[in-house]
Amino acid sequence: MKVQLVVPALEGFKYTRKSGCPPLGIASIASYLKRHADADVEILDGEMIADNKTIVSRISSGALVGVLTKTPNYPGAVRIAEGAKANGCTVVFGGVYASNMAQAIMQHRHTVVDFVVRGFGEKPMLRILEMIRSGQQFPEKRILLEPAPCFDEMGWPSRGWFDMEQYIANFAADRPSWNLAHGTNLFTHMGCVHKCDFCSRMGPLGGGVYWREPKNIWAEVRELVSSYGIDYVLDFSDTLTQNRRWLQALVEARPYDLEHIRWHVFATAKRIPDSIELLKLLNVAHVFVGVETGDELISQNVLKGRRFSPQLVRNGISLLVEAGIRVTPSFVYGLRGETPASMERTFRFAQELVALAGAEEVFASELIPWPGAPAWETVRQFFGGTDLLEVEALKEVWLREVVHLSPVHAREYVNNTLALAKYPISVQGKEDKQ
Ligand code: B12
Ligand code: SF4
Repeated sequence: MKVQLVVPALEGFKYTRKSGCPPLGIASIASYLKRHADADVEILDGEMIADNKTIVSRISSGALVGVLTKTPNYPGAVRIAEGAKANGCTVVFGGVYASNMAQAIMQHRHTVVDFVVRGFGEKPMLRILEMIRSGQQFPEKRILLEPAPCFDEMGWPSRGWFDMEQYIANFAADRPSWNLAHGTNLFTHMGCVHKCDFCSRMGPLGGGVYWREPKNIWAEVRELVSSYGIDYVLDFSDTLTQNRRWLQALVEARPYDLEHIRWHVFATAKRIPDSIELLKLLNVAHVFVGVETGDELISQNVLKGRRFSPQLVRNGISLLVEAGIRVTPSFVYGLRGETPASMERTFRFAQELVALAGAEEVFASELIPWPGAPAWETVRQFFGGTDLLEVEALKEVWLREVVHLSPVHAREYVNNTLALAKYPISVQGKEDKQ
């Protein structure tokens, strides 16, 4: 029996990053199923397949179909589930959206979705595959929970599932002026000690952070070098500087022949002064920094720690610039307590930091109360238990009902901030409600 793991194509959005990154969570599940059940697995990635109609046409009759969900691609996930069910498949939803919206999904989609997995998908998918193979009846309880990851058990997710040449070419084409001919993504940890109002990152479900073994990470990097000639790794994990001791262990575990590998990482400004020497030793070339706001008072509402402030960010970015490290600053408009005056301060701060860092890439968005983020708890009452949430509606309800700001005004600031960059990144549904 075939297993098809699907990342729905993201339809109807502008400014989102694609960046030639193979989906590693899906690859991890595929590798686990191959190892423990010798499953016949195929990955269908919406980054590579133009639209969800084409994905549906490639679903095999009677397959076990696992779908990765995020809020923006959830409507696509539902279309794929409908197509797969019509083709006699067993359908499983997982990923960050399903983890946070499991009840609503089961309530509204039980005719096309057999299971929703909350948390990490490797073991639950194996359990479901074994149930199907042995002819066992599915249990009543269709929401499965797997709170802890098992990544080190497998070493790392195989890239053998992907046409890596194509991903690497897309990676280079995404940011042409950076000359990244041999770049790809990996992840070093999952979870974060902070809980910013807008962040819904996956981590161990009981809280805390899962750090991968440095020796496994370097073994993975070695394989990426020998198989695909990689010399630049993009670590999209949550924030590399949150654990100095682990970062030091990563640097110390690096084999001599991998010293040339350049890293592109996410970091909070707070820990940059403590970690700058380690970042240099690791050969970090680029850091994505959550600046969020230029307003002193509003910075306390981000929930990124008590010491978080524009001055702390300014210091951190200055240190990175002195070290010759490229920076992507990231800004959020419509934080709790935001006013027209504080948005103006954030915009001026963005101008200052873009000039300071010579930043080519900038992220800016209105606050989106993603399911799973603290902000979601404030607005969920406005959405009446539906499982279909539009990104633009999430922003609008947040801005009007919670922050009492005009969405049009906030969008102006977002767009003006994006206009500072050669490579703007945001999350905007195309049908603007302006
Ligand atoms: C890497 C990453 C990206 C990469 C994706 C690379 C790729 N091809 O996978 C890029 C940069 C392209 C990206 C883009 C976007 N991303 Co993103 N991304 C992440 C990030 C940082 C890590 C995800 C990851 O790879 N983790 C490591 C792997 C091993 O874990 P995983 O994917 O979660 O998979 C495990 C489980 O979730 C589960 N699982 C996953 N899929 C499935 C499927 C089944 C069937 C099952 C059973 C289980 C299961 O099992 C997996 C293995 O244990 C997360 C933050 C986070 N830490 O979760 C945000 C995150 C998922 N992204 C987010 C968003 C919003 C976006 C964008 C819209 C942002 C933008 N500005 O462009 C776009 C959307 C792109 C798209 N096409 O959908 C949000 C989603 C919010 C939400 N609640 O929906 C997150 C949570 C960050 C945030 N803002 O809070 N992203
Ligand atoms: S510091 Fe970054 S990863 Fe951590 S909660 Fe805040 S936005 Fe999320």
